[in-house]
Amino acid sequence: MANIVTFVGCFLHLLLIFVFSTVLGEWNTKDYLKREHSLVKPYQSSGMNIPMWDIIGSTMVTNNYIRLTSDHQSKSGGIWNSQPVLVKNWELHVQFRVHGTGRTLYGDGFCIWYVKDRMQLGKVFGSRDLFSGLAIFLDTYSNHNGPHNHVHPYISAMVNNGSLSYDHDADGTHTELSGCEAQFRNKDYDTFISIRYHENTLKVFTDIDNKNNWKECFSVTGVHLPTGYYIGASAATGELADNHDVISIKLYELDVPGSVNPEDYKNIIPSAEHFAEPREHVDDAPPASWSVWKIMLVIILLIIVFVVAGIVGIYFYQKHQEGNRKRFY
Ligand SMILES: *[C@@H]1O[C@H](CO)[C@@H](O)[C@H](O)[C@H]1NC(C)=O
Ligand SMILES: [Ca+2]
Repeated sequence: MANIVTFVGCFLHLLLIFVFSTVLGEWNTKDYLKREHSLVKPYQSSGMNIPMWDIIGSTMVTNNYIRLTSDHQSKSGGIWNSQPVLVKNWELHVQFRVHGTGRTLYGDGFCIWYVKDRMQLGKVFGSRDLFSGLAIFLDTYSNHNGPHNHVHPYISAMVNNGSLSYDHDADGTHTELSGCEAQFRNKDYDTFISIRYHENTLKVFTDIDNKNNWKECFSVTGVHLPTGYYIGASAATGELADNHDVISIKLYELDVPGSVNPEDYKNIIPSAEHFAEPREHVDDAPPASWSVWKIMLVIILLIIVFVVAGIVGIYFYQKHQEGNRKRFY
């Protein structure tokens, strides 16, 4: 009898939680760590292999960190989860460190991926271009000094269906959904980034000031990503270098358990409804260049005024002279 009462009590309790969470559309109290998509110390359980993760390129595994590139030129490396993510709404926490001997010159940065194709070295922060899925770039080097320039290090997002190429020379500004400046390099403490993909909204937060709380970097709605893609991280150095270290990766499921069938979302083509306005970047241009234009404009206007005044003056002068001549004759 007592068992039945406990059972009924439990059932009602669960029903209540389910009804409330459905009504409120929230399940934040039950955020659930997915072990098969997480990378935590100790990395190697037996031998050299990390269960569920594969490394490529210059990546080196130590007891305390996964080093994607060392502080040397022309390196590319990556680490990839071998299990496709069958979770619709998730939050990914990556603990990382970017550090090196360069005081003013360092690069190029690293990228956190949720993409279709894994384990392919390439020219976009050490991984393939023309990717399908989501990229979060943590770009430490500004390749570009034009009007679209950002302060670096800079975090930005790109969603691709395989047709867009990442433009390194412009730091990806033409394909960026949103971004923020983030001084995460050469810190004595570990730095964190959170990528939250929930109800087609992508939110990125950072914890890079050793304050143990998340600060919003950006939020974009209308981001469509399928289930079944892979989590990874990659980095590259070129002329400039840095150590790019990943310490941990944790993926939390945000779905209400049993409410989402991942199969329903596997055929979505990655797309984004909102891109960063090019005008936003023009506003970033140094004010000096605007003053130069203003001065030029003022000079041109003054020249026009002088020319017009001159022409009018000559015209009246000639009229006056004619008048004099007429009177003279
Ligand atoms: C892929 O993305 C490009 C650029 O955003 C777009 O023009 C094209 O229609 C997309 N293709 C598909 C199949 O969605
Ligand atoms: Ca760059």
